[in-house]
Amino acid sequence: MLDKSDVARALREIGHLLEIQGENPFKVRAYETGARAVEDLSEDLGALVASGRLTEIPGIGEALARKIAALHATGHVALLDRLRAELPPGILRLLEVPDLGPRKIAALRAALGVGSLEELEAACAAGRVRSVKGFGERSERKILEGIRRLRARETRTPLGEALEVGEEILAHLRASPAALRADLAGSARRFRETVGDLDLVAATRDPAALAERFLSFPAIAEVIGRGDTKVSVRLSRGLQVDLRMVPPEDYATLLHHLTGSKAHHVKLRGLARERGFTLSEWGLFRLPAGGGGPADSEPDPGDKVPVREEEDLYRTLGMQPVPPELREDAGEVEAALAGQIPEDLVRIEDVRGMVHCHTRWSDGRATVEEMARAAEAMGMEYLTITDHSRVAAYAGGLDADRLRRQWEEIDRVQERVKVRLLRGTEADILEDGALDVPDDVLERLDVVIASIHSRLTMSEAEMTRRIARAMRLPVFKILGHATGRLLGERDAYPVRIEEVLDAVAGSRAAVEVNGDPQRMDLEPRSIRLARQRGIRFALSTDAHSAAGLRNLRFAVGTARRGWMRRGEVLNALPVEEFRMAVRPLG
Ligand code: DGT
Ligand code: CA
Ligand code: CA
Ligand code: ZN
Repeated sequence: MLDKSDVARALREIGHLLEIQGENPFKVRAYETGARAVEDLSEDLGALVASGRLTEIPGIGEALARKIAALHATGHVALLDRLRAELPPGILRLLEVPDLGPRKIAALRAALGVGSLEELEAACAAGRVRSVKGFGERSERKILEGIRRLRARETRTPLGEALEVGEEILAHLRASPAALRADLAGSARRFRETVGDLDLVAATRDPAALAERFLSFPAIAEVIGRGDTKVSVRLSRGLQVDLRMVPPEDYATLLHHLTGSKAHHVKLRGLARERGFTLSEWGLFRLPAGGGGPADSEPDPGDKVPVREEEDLYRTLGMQPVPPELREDAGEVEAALAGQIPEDLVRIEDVRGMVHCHTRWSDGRATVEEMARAAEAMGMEYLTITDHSRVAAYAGGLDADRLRRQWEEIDRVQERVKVRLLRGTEADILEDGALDVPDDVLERLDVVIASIHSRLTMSEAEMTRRIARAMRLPVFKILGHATGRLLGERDAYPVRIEEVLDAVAGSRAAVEVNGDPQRMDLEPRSIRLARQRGIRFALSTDAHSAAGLRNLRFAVGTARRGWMRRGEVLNALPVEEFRMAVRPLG
């Protein structure tokens, strides 16, 4: 039995394999459409199959419905089995190489017989790719670089994916009576953009039973190691997960230890020693007066300081507690000693409005009403609808005419929902730094996000000038995904971010922290640079579906890593104050 996401994955695989075989684009597209339709189902897939109502879903015809039913029931469908047999097993991996689509793969396979990443790499290295029609030295170099980046990405997992599965495992553990407490630690708890592995900590009196529970998690592919209080596994998607178990009285110290970062701990341990303690994963111990015995001797358990919560540990050392997102040895230990860690770091509960949201009017997957209801269900006071502007034609960008029609729909939906809907646009910053919104439209908008989506290959000087010029326009705008990075796929475009931030600070502008887990843009270091300049922020979702609204947590986590305070966040304001603060004109 396959669930929705497995069925969708199988349909996509069929589409990709067909495309590599040169099947006609409409047929190929049908599988992608079908995959999305299945993913977006609000109803239970099993119920739809059982009642024969699959074909009522837009995008699913008779033939596709039969395949979905077969996949759901048996995990197999004849077409996919045949395609897998006809094509080399490594061929789909090639699709993960940036800029390498099915058509190019088909061409490379026909000309050179390459069917795997290794074969393609070898062909590039031998200079054979440049001789294939449609390729050249430049594309050969780009492919090699893409393979390198793909490998690098695979050694670390994006936070979005890691948190999702991490929280599933936590729920699985917490359902066991043997789990008294359980949390994620490590880089995931610190909200790093990518994680090397997942670290889980649990308090239990029965580690054997909890280890069994852990090992019954369905997605585990391999057990890497197993001891009395520690289990390490690899999930089928490649991610390693370590579980450490301790009795409840040691929980907080172990959680703290495994949260890291290593650099934060090194600093903290030095400080502990100065203050007459030793700190290790076993706990916090008071050293006997006068310096005590040799440094490497076991601490006397009698001198153990009770630590119920992580906060106790910091307080015992005479400092403010440091939130996990700040533990990077980036000045937080010194600040905590001086009492200068802000007490009002922004929290997810502080956010009152969803900013930067797309709908079906451009490249989103939900209607205005679906987005509104989802935002309302999350307790939001307002939602800004910011579909793409006209030049972003590839993303269904709206011209002034369609924008007006969208406003009519917004008005209609507004009558049915409580969440306040604000009219916006994500305006492209054009090559010369102008915004892709006509003036007569501007005066009727509540909010403008200004972003770069095209012509990314300018020089650093040109790109800096382009964005700075846009920021200096008299229109108030929120700079969207300021560096353009797509984690694991595309580096930030070359830009002198400090100059851009100077322009923002000196103009009617603000910056977003984009919560799309692939972006998390600005990054924390630049957030701190922006904060030094007094810039204000929108913590945005860049949601292209109702589920995308959950991106908010990544924006908040990234903001906290940049030490952002509630008062610096525009969408922590009540709706009318927010509107006044971001009003494009006047
Ligand atoms: P990652 O997994 O590479 O994304 O980064 P982390 O921070 O999760 O690192 P990981 O998984 O190697 O270890 C988790 C935490 O355990 C780390 O943040 C601090 C602690 N830790 C691990 N190894 C050591 C060590 O050798 N010394 C100290 N002091 N702490 C360590
Ligand atoms: Ca880790
Ligand atoms: Ca680890
Ligand atoms: Zn965008």
